[in-house]
Amino acid sequence: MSSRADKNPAPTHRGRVVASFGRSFTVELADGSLVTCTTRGKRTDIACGDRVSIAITAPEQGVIDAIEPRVSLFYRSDIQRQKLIAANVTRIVVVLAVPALHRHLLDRCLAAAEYAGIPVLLALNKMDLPQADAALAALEPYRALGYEVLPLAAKIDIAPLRAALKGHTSVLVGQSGMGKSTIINRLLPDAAARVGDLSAALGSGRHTTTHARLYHLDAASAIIDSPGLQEFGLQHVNPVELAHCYVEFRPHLGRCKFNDCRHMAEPGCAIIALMGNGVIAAARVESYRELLLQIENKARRRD
Ligand SMILES: Nc1nc2c(ncn2[C@@H]2O[C@H](COP(=O)(O)OP(=O)(O)OP(=O)(O)O)[C@@H](O)[C@H]2O)c(=O)[nH]1
Ligand SMILES: [Mg+2]
Ligand SMILES: [Zn+2]
Repeated sequence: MSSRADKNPAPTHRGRVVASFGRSFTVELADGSLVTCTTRGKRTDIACGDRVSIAITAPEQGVIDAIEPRVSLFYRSDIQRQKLIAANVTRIVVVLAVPALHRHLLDRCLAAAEYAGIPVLLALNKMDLPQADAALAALEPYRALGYEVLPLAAKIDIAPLRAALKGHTSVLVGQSGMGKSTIINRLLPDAAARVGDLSAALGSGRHTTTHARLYHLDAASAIIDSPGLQEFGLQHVNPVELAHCYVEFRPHLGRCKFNDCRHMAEPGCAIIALMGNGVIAAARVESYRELLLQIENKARRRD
């Protein structure tokens, strides 16, 4: 039997992307060794967590030849381009922190997760701070929608989160400064992920995470740290799909008077009626509408 190696002099190896720098990627091979890889044709649609085949070109250097089919892909997209966040994750951990929740950003992360079909855990960090109870109460509507909420003080006790990560490849996402890298360091004391400690930075700038990196928790579990999000575009979602990304809308879609109802101000809209009854939260309808207008704007520009 002839193997591929007979035909191709450059040996092909399979590995996993454990760090993404945009144009350059660190690929981990089965034996744990790390290879710095570029891509062919300046391709950049590769994410941390991707399974790839690479050709070794020099010691510890290679080229990514192919990406294996993905179990999942979590990404955001603005008008110009897609920003891949992580591939092959089985769980998204949205990291929020006391005291303030950025609800629109949260709704966007949730919509993107629903679109990608990846289960979400909402970790509310810094529960050691005052106003913890108010922040937890603010998340109650999300728990009522079916999203699991985990109160956490990563600096004090990481055990509750560790249990939730078992058997998963997870990605930590959220605004800057919520404690994602702190979580990594508490889970893996050897990881030394750089944490934005304001007091230690002494005006020299915070240690904000600049690229995604995958860490192994055990043989069956891994976690990806990602840079803080400021915005979260969903230009890859079409208007009809968007309504389905809002879980509480789903059972009622199709009950509006008009088939092509946008749930803005149409007569006989089931979503508007449920908002009027308080069954669907007005804040969620608001964030849906804001996203819808953004998406439609882009579609119009393309015409
Ligand atoms: N009080 C309190 N502070 C925390 C906790 N976890 C993290 N912090 C602090 O929050 C700040 C930001 O933490 P990071 O882990 O760098 O935040 P990040 O989410 O990785 O931020 P980016 O990399 O910029 O996205 C640091 O000063 C941490 O010490 C916690 O449980 N309680
Ligand atoms: Mg960080
Ligand atoms: Zn409607």
